[in-house]
Amino acid sequence: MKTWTAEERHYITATWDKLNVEEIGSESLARLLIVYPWTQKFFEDFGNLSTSSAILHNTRVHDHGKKVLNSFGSAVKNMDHIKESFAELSKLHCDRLHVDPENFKLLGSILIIVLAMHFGKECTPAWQAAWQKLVSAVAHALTLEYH
Ligand code: HNI
Repeated sequence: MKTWTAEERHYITATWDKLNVEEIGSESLARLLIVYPWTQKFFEDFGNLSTSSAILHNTRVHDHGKKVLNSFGSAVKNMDHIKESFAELSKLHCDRLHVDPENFKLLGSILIIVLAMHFGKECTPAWQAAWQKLVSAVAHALTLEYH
């Protein structure tokens, strides 16, 4: 289990409490699909992903990004039990969705970029380190049931 300093907890919860899950979640997933186009193969039934604009306006990308970030939020609310929170989702992404776990790291990096674009000056190196630790912990937890 990862341990968290009071400062890390502060950086994570202070930003989480201010962010709009729908906005940040949909933007993060859309940017993942734009910046790393090979990730689109997991979302073939999501309709038109042919251009950046189509991706940014795709309602299924929007809804799914919100769902993913909401689920990510269980890590924020339960920072001391991240592994347990994602066991079922890890099984699902492995057995049913066949998502290469490398993609969890990519999404985590994009999420930090999107947060930095929204929160600007608040995103100091210490803030970045705390969020990097969180997204790495989530990405790791999501791989634990892979076989
Ligand atoms: Ni992910 C479905 C959570 C990263 C591809 N994903 C889900 C669901 C949740 C979820 C919750 C809905 C499950 C259900 O219906 O029971 N995904 C998360 C989290 C992360 C993540 C918390 C990382 C932070 N998923 C990714 C990544 C990819 C991905 C990086 C691929 C690039 N996920 C999927 C796909 C589905 C999915 C594909 C099914 C979508 C659908 O509705 O058909």
